[in-house]
Parts: sequence; C-alpha cells; structure tokens
Amino acid sequence: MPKDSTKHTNPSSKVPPNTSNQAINRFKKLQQKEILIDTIFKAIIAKDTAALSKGITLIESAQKNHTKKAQQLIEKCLPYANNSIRIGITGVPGVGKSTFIEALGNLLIEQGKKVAVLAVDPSSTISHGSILGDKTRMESLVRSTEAFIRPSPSGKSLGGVAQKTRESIILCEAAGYDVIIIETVGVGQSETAVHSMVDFFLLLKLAGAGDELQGIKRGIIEMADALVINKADGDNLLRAQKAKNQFRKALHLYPLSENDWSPEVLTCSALEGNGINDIWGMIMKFLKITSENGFFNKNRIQQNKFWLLQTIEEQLKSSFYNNPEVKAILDSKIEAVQQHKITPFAAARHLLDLNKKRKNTE
Ligand SMILES: Nc1nc2c(ncn2[C@@H]2O[C@H](COP(=O)(O)OP(=O)(O)O)[C@@H](O)[C@H]2O)c(=O)[nH]1
Ligand SMILES: [Mg+2]
Repeated sequence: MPKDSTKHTNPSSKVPPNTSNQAINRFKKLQQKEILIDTIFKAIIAKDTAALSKGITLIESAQKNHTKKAQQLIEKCLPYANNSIRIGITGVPGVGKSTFIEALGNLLIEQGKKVAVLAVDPSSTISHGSILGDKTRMESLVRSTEAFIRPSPSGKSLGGVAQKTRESIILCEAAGYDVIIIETVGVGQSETAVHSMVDFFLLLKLAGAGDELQGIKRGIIEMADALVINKADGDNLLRAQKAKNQFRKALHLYPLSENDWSPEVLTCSALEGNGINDIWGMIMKFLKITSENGFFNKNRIQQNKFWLLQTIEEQLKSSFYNNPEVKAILDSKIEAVQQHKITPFAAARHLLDLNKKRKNTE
C-alpha cells in the first residue's frame, strides 16, 4: 500500500466510520488543501498574480507538507511552462542592475510583453534593505500590471535559494510571462547558479580607471553572453566607450563558444534609457542564432540535467547536516580531527555510517 493515500483523496468520498473528531477534521483539512492546489493552479494559468505569489510562497516554504504541495503545483504548471525567454543579469552591487531591469522591462512592456523579475541573492536574508532599494529603482515596473517582481527567497544555502527561484520560473511561465529576468549579485557562486537557469546571461560593468580587465573574474567572462558597460552618460561617456573597446579586444582572444555566439560588448545608460533598445536587439539576434542551430533547446535540456543532479546533492546534504545524531557529534569530530586524534576520513566515515543507520531505521 502506498504510504501517501492523500494523493488519491476523492472530494466526494465519505468519511470512514469509527474515526475521532480530530481525524475527521484532519481529513477535511486534507480535502481543502487538495482543492487549494487545484484552485491556485487554475488561477495561475488564468494569469492571476495573487495566485502566482501564493504559489511561489508555497515553493519558498520550508515546511515539509508545503514542499509536497509545491511539487504538485509545479507538476501541474509544467505543461504550461518553458515558453519564455529567461535572462540573467549580474554585476557588482551598485552597477545598476535594478535600474537596468526597470529600463529593459519597460521597453518590453511597451512591446506588449509581460515581464517577471526574480532575484537570487543569498545575502538578502542578512541585508533586508536591498529589497527596498530595488523596489524604488523599479518604480514603474512595480506599478505595472504587466510586470511581476519577486525579491530573493531567503535561505541558508545558495543551492536552496537558487532551486526555489528555478522552480518559481516554471510558475511564472505558466502565468503567461514572456520574459523572465533574474537579477543576481555579482559576488560568490550565485552567478554560476543563475547562469544555469537562463538562456542569456548578461554581465553589467562599470568603466574603471584604465586597465579594464583587472578585477574581472575569468569564469564570469566565459559565462557571459554579453558584457554591458552601464552608466555611459555625462562625464563617464568617454570612459565607457574606451572600456568597451578594451573589452572587445580582450574578448576577441576567447574562442567561440559551442553555441556559435561570440559575446558582445555594448554600453548603455540605464538611468537615461540609452542603449537599451540595442541590447534587446542583440538578445533577439542571439535567440535567432541559437534557435536555428539548436543550441537553445540543447542548453535547456542540459540545464535540466544539471538541476536534477543539483537537487539530489542539495537534498542529500541537507538531510545529512540536519540529522540530529550527526549534529550532536559533528563539532566534536571536527575537534578530534584538528587535534590529530582521528583522521578526517575515519571521522567522515563514522558520520556517514551514523546517517545511513538512521535512514535505514526510518
Ligand atoms: N549615472 C548613472 N547612474 C546610474 C545608472 N544606472 C544606475 N545608476 C545609479 O546607480 C545606483 C545603483 O543602482 P541600482 O540599480 O540599485 O544598482 P544594483 O545594486 O546593481 O541593482 C543608483 O543610485 C542608480 O540611480 C546609469 O546608467 N547612469
Ligand atoms: Mg539591485
């Protein structure tokens, strides 16, 4: 018998006899929840933003029963997903990501598109302020009925935060958003996570004091489909153009990536709205090329494989570290290793065995 008989709950089925009031209440609640998922789903595909928000809240919840419900909702939405363009925007804090997204988002809405903005910012749990800052930079998007803006989910691990965003993309697509923009802070590993969930990855830069390549991580350049130098306005205009030329020369040295696309370098002023049209034109060109050569689909298939493996890893890690028996002795094991009382391998083996034993008795 499957453990989980809730899946087969039939709303018209009768309450089994000989059950206590408590059990009846539980049963009724279960039925309500069952209906709730379907109600949320139907409202989402009817493009209801309140339902979309509710669905994402369910995805972001840490409660076990919510996780199950969220998975059901995602599964229902999946046939309606996969039909948007997913764009990742990265860059150091202050480079103008939110301002840029506001400008690009408004342009797309003018073209009749619906735009969803999600964020992957593992640090936002600590600095709650950044969300408020972002919302003021995206004032007209926040007000637009054609835009949906969702701050970063809170979470301890980047993997967890990123997975929730990844799942939220599916809901946004089912709700009819044509372009999904993912903003991420240009620090740490979050770029890699976002790169693996988008079709086009754009790196925002500022014109520096001269040597433009200094301080730029090679890995990021290799991931970027475009490098855009923002704040090309006022006194900064000339410097931005110089920086553009330097970057173009430098990127020339990189081999063509497997998608037949060589990263482009452009300038813009997100604040004044200059250059945004050209950037969208470039993204359209990328989509044309990669759709024609099959890379677009191939990339999404590869990304799904990556997420499958990533989810398994996250799940295993979190069940290990949340295991109370592991938690209880982890610190003492670390100490023992540091004092050379035990080798790291023996300590690891002991902890893993402990976890395995518990799993087997569950
Ligand atoms: N001059 C100028 N300032 C800009 C531009 N884009 C953003 N800013 C300013 O830079 C600051 C940081 O912008 P924000 O969008 O919050 O950056 P984020 O941290 O990358 O999201 C704000 O004061 C913006 O007004 C631009 O194109 N030109
Ligand atoms: Mg921002």
